[in-house]
Amino acid sequence: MHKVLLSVLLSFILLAAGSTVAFALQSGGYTVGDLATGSVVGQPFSSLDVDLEFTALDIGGKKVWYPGTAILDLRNSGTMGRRGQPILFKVTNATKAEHGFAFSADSPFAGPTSMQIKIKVPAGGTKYIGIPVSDLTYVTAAGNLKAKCQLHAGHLASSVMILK
Ligand SMILES: [Cu+2]
Repeated sequence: MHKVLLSVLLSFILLAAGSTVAFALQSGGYTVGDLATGSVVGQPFSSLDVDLEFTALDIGGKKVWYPGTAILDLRNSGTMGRRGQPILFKVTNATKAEHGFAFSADSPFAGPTSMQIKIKVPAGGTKYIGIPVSDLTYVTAAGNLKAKCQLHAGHLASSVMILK
């Protein structure tokens, strides 16, 4: 068992050492923009489907990222499947104050280029976030990430379960 783990680990190290600069730059990258002008890895946001939608709400005086749980299904399904199509998030702030949207694949075991998304969304504003699919499939963290607000400690987070 340990030998298998070791060889997997070694092949990852070899892969990392042999990879090009372009690969390193691509990993951990994301883009933020609006639907009309934004793009990620050369694909316009307007040509992609929105995978997940998050909305900042005030519910009973509590700040929340809605929904509280979201599922991002990256399993190949149907003919041709997803084929590496980038992921698109739509993030809307339906409150009267600015909120943050932080979504990270960071963990004690993650590489230095692991995905680290941190943006601010103005009151009433909407932003689109494009994420290369490799950033979510190569992460070493568990498939359960949190979408948080980095501006307010009491702002309830959304749990994002990634099926891959
Ligand atoms: Cu907030």
